[in-house]
This record gives sequence, structure tokens and C-alpha cells, in this order.
Amino acid sequence: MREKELVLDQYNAKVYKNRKEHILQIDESAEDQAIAANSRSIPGIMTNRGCCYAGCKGVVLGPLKDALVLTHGPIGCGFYSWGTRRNKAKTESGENYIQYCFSTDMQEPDIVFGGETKLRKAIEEAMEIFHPETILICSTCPVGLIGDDIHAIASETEKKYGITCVAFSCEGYKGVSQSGGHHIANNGVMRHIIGTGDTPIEKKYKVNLLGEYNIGGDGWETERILKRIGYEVIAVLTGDGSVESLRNSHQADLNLVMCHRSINYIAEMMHTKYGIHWLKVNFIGIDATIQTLRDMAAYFDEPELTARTEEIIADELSVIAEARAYYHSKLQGKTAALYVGGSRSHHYQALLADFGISTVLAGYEFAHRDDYEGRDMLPFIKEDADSKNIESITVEPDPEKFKAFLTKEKYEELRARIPLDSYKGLIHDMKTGSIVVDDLNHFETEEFLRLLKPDIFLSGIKDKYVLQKANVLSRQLHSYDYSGPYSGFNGAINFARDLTMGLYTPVWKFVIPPWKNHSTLQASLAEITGGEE
Ligand code: CFM
Ligand code: HCA
Repeated sequence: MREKELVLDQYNAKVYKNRKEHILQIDESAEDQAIAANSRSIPGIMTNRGCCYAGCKGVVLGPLKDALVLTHGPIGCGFYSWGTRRNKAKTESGENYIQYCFSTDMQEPDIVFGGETKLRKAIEEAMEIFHPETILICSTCPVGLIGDDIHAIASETEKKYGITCVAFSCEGYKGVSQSGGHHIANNGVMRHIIGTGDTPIEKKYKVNLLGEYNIGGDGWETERILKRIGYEVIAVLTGDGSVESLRNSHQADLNLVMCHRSINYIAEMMHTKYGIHWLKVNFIGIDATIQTLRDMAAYFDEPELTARTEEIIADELSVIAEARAYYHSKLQGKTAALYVGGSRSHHYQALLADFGISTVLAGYEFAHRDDYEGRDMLPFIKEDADSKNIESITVEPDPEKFKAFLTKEKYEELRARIPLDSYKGLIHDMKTGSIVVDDLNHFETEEFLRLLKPDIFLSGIKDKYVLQKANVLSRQLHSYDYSGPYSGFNGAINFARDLTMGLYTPVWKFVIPPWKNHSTLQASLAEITGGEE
């Protein structure tokens, strides 16, 4: 029996029926490799997913450093999304609010009598102390339940203080995971921020970097390489990003999409509204970075840029050559499992492959079918009540700001050889026999660990202890623990170093838990029986 069946067979009939659609054992010869995704987790099963508020406030809006992001809700939501994601931001110019946690700290009386007064007061206080030019209000679950009109308060705030204030109804319960929150954030940013600036940017090779959140400094490392080649990075969405830069981002010649899941809505809408094409890029991995840089050069198709691209690639490779060979010799032949939110389980396979590590299992917490199967299958996704609950907005070409960047012929020619306005998904790059899992739960994690015996399991805080206790090297692929950057050429070496340190210092294997030596449970029968001990 294959590993997939060995795990599924342990479920009762009802759970089996559900979970079998979410697990796929790759068969490259099969025509159609489908997987169920973006649907509700089974109640009672230990899922790693987060909520809609986490996706909107924590992921997409949180990194915008010049925006004061105000959580309207009880303090827990703001507190637990405070500084945990390691989205770094520089403070040297302009405002940087990301080290703060702003919340209305709702209490029971606010839930009973309404929280609008408290929200207005919080805004007043924020204006007095910080004088922000932008306030973004994010709702938590109770706000949606009691019906506070945060959108009315946002427009009132704009008029009263002459600032930008946008409200996001991203109550945690909306949708089935963080993913709904990404969409809500994309809609608000597109409607109220992107394209509102009019400072002309007279530079060549203008790009935006979308879906790069600067975890552990990844965005900085990517930007360093792009700048060396001669690209002008107008805006990063949203790592170390700013509302100010987003306002003028409609002037880019190309959008680079790192995390497809969290930002594809903006990429698509900017394409329709401003004519900007998007390119699926991957700066995680040495070969992947080289491929991406060459794809970008192909898009602009200018001999000077192409030559400079090759020059920088050669130079960056020469710097890391020795370390690369060393770590390759240490890591070659190992196997890895990856389980993260919605993009990294794909991106990191390229980086692992650079060092001879093969992927035996990859999973996404909340990706959609197009992230697994590629965008060509988008027309076949059936909407359900949960997905319909998240607004989908449509935009029209902007009469003044729309620019056609490529001729029709050039576009067709490019689309045949680079991932322009398209994404092939995770399954496309996986080998026969390997496992793909949607919304992997803790039971399945332990079972696949037992069956596949990966040397390395890359995932997050919720399961890392399960993995460590099983003596398997675990690195957090969300936060990079305290390390990074992992992007580009230098990042690849940082990653390989961290894996090598972990594999060759297997401390967890040397730790004998106390219960293996003697019983840690002590009890007395005296009280139960009422007799002698
Ligand atoms: Fe995109 Fe991300 Fe990810 Fe994501 Fe996330 Fe993240 Fe992630 Mo944690 S935006 S989908 S919602 S690449 S926070 S920076 S690490 S789950 S794989
Ligand atoms: C989130 C944020 C998270 C959680 C990380 C983890 C992150 O999902 O709300 O579970 O280890 O990257 O910080 O994905």
C-alpha cells in the first residue's frame, strides 16, 4: 500500500472521505492531478491554519511601516500578531510604526453597547500622539458580530483629520483560513492606495516586488541584487513597504510576484487597470534566482540589461562558490518535508535541490487549487458559500494611467517562454511518489514522519515540537527562527549553513526525556480507596 493510503486508512469513513481529496501522491504520468483546497477544516482536527484577521492585518497590511494599523477588538488579537512574523523594516527615513501594537482593547461593555465610541477615541489618541498620515483599521470577530460600522468611521476620520483612513472588515471567522484576509487586504489597498500618487518616476526598468514580506530580510537581499543589475524597485508589497511608495506603484513596467497566494489579486487588478504585466518569480534558490533574473531580462529585452544580468550572476556565483560546494557535500542525498502557508513549500524546493536535497512531502495550509495545479485550472474552481463570502472586486482600465507595455506579438512570444501573467503551481515541479497535502494536520504529520522518515522537516511553531521530539531536524520556514535572509545567492548559503548546523549537531537525539528513564507519574490510591497507601 502506498503511504497516502496507509495514513488515510486509519480514519473513520467520514473523515476518510474528506481527507482523501486533500492528499495526493504524485504520479507524473497522470494527466490530471487534482487536489481539494480552500475548504473548511474538519472540526476537532488539529489544523495549523490561522484566521482572516491574521491574513489581512498580520500578513499583508502589517508590514506597511508608515501606516498605523489599528486593531479594533479585544487585546488578544493585536497582541498575538505583534512582532511575531519577523517582517523587518528600516527606520532611517519616515515613520515606522511596526514595532508598536495598536488596539482598541474592547471589553465586555463595548461588546454589549457597541465599540464605535472606543474606536473614535483610539483614533483621536493615535492622532494626538503619532500624527500618522495613514490609519488602517482592522476588525476582529466581535466587531462583525455586533456590527460596528468601521467604514463610516474611516471616512469620518479622513474628513476630520485630512489623512488616509481605510477600514478592513477582516473578522477572523470570515472564510476558512488566512487566505480570505489576504483578499480583503488586496481589495482595500487597490481601491484606496495604489495609483493615488502623481510623482513621476523617470527611471528605466521600473519594477514592483509583490508578495515579498521581508521575513528575516529576504526582501532586502533581493532588492540588493536587483539594484546591482540596474532595476528601479518602486514598491515592495509589503515587506519594509510604505503607503507612500504604493501610491506611485502604478508607474512600474513590470510586477514581480513572489507569493502568488497572498497577492495575485493585486497583480491581476494592476494588469487590468494599468496594463502592468506580472512575472512569477522565485528568489529562493540559486538556480531559481538565476532563472528569474534571466526571465526579467527577457521581458525588457535590452542588450545592455541582459549583459549586466549575466555579469552580476557570474559575480554573485563566484562569491559563494566555495561555500556552496562545501554545503552541497554536507547536504547531498538528504530528504525534506515542507509544510507552510501558501507559497514557500513550492519556493523552497528549488533551494533544497540546489544542495542535493529532495522533497518527499510538501503541503500548504491554505493555498487554493491554482497554487497547487496552476492558474490554467482557475475556470474550473467551484465557488462555495465560504469563498463567496469574500468580496471579489473588478476594475476597469484607467483612462489616463493605463499603459500597454508590450505589443501583442511580443507578449505572445514571451508567454511561450517565461511565466508572464501565469503560474504553473507546486504539483508541476514535484516528482512521482512524493506527497502533497492540503491543510496537513498533526495526526498526519506524525504518520508521514513515521512512513517517509525525512531528514529535515521545515514548518512552523505549531508543529516544530512534535518534530523535534521525533528527533527530526526542524527549522521554522515562516520566521526562519532567528536567522535569514534566505533569499538570493547569499541567502542560499545562510540556509544551507543553518541546515548543516542542525543536521550535524543533532542535540535532540542526545536528550533522553525523563519518562524514558523512570515513571514521572506518581499517585496514591489512599484517597480513592479511603484505605492505607
Ligand atoms: Fe505567502 Fe508569506 Fe506564504 Fe503567506 Fe503566511 Fe508568511 Fe507563510 Mo507564515 S504571505 S503564503 S500567509 S509566503 S505568514 S511570509 S510564512 S504562512 S508560506
Ligand atoms: C500566521 C502567521 C504565520 C504563523 C507562523 C507559524 C507566520 O499564519 O498568521 O505558524 O509558525 O509566518 O508568522 O504564518
